[in-house]
Amino acid sequence: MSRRTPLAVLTAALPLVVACGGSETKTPPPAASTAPVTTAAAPSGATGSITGKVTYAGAVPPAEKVKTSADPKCAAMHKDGLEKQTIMVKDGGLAHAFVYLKSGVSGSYPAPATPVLLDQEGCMYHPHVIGVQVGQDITIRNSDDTLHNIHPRPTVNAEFNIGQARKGMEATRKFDKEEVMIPVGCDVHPWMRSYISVVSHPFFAVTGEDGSYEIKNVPPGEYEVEVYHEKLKTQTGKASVKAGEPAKVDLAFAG
Ligand SMILES: [Cu+2]
Repeated sequence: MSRRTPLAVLTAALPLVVACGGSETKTPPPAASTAPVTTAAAPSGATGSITGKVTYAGAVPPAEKVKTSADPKCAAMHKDGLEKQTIMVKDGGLAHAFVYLKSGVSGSYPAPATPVLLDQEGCMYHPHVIGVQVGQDITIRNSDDTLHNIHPRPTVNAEFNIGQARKGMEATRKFDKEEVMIPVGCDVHPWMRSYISVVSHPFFAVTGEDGSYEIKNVPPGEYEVEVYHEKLKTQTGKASVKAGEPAKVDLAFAG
């Protein structure tokens, strides 16, 4: 008996609730459902980012002393001597490492119209590691008052070699295939070395002095992240990216 009464009351009350709720709910739902859709469609909320630190736990070899005496102009720019350090570590973080999404990226990403600058200054390349997209222009500049030649040695892409005899000279080149860490050298100054990484999408970064990196605007998804360092080679990790959230992927070289 006691069970039937509430049921009967409920049944009787139900049409009222539905009728009442029906007219009430018509206004709120559109407002409630439009709001999240608008937020999700906004560019800032539709993608996430991948951040992390590349570390190296091994011994750091001492810097190599570079003989610049063969070119007095280079020697004059480095009166206290020039040193070459291929493994650069600060607070356990590894600099100059190229981090990119190796797999999981879908869709096509046209090359940006803005070129990436590779400068030759003080008889060194600046920056030491650059990343570009397939087909993106690389502006190669000589900021020194001496002869440099830029000579990348790719294995997949076409090799080229350009001489730049005077300060202020510029050339533009691009690579049409994916290839990570193409070594670049100068045949006049054997210590000069840089690396160009060519990727088919914009999801890459070069680690800073402390080994940290950030890859922005990544669409939600599952990715394989690879780091490539000129000496220590590769390590991989996995990233699960959600819209509006940073995914953290640390990559470690044991040494
Ligand atoms: Cu040179």
